[in-house]
Amino acid sequence: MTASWRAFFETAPAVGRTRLEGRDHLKAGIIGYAQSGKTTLFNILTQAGARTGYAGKDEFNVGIARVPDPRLSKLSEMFRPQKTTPATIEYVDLPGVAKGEFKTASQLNSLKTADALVHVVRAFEDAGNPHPEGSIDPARDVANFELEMIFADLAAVENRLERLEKELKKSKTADLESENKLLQQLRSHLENEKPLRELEMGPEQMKRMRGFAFLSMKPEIIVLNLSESDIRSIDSAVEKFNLASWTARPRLGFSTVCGKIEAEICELPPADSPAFLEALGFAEPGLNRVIRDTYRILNLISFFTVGEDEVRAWTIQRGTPAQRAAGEIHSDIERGFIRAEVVSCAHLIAAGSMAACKEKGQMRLEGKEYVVQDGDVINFRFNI
Ligand SMILES: Nc1nc2c(ncn2[C@@H]2O[C@H](COP(=O)(O)OP(=O)(O)OP(=O)(O)O)[C@@H](O)[C@H]2O)c(=O)[nH]1
Ligand SMILES: [Mg+2]
Repeated sequence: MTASWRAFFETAPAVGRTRLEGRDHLKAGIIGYAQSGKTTLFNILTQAGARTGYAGKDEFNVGIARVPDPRLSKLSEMFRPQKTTPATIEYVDLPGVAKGEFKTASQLNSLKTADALVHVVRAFEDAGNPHPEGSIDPARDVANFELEMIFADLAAVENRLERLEKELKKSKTADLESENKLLQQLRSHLENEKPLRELEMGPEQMKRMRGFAFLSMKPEIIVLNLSESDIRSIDSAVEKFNLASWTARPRLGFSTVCGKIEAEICELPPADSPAFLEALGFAEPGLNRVIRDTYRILNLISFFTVGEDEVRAWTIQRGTPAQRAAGEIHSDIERGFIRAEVVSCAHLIAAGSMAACKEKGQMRLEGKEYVVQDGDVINFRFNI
């Protein structure tokens, strides 16, 4: 879908929610400097076929990626359901910005509802399309872009503080005062050039901050878009480009891709891609890696529901208790939760059937506090 982003996002809810609060998939915003390969990556992830190499300022793309999961395919082979439903991620591909432009870029609004940011950083050489800064330097671009997000948040904080000051003069309520205190704290953190995702906060503060949808508070996946010549050293690219010091930061992580090659793989007839991948020494297409890295950085896991009608993957935050996980499927199931029948998909796939798992004692009955594990196959018992 390509349209004027303004029209689209002005109708979108302004407050960033977590996906557990009513959306049926995760939403990630693809951002970065101009001509870094954002739309190329967007196409790889969503197969949407959006136009690349076009530096339009008013166009954005929205598409859905199916989360590849070999476990889901195996379960589907086993149950032969009418429908197999993978987990999905919605990607919004935004126009690139020039250095120094981000703070005032009107796209900022459109990122408010994103659960995560996918920041594409150019690490590929292309003489025909030179980098606007004159050289390829991912460490420089990462640092600059990070600062731009911090400054954008700082501007929003200062804006609100200014208005708060006036409001406080009129009426000194406890609520306004605690907002004032929190924002002062955020301001000094941001003035130290630190992103808000690195600030420890209590639940009350988190709640207050949510309405602002600060950019530097969102988890971030930095995707290095590599040259074809780096394809064989894809696992050491972070070190090669002097970004290792960034890897210890909370809620930020790296993924690597060679956009050009992956785009070529996407164009191949599906039957030809395994041989192409093998020739490159890859076990799977790059999009799998980027999506897996997204799950890792966002601390997400999948559980499955199985049956003759549908085999389906669901995404939850690691550490989610069974009753809340049930709410992912339907609020009625959460409300009427009785028990969860749980078997790990590894056991189920090895045993070949639910009945065989039961016989082996691999099927467990768990209560509402049970912490759902990655790969659990769950049948929720509920009563409404
Ligand atoms: N050599 C090489 N070229 C690439 C790679 N990825 C993208 N390109 C090229 O770089 C140009 C820009 O790619 P896009 O994907 O449109 O970049 P973008 O970041 O969406 O650009 P804007 O939206 O204009 O900011 C296109 O000509 C792509 O073919 C890559 O990995 N290697
Ligand atoms: Mg683009």
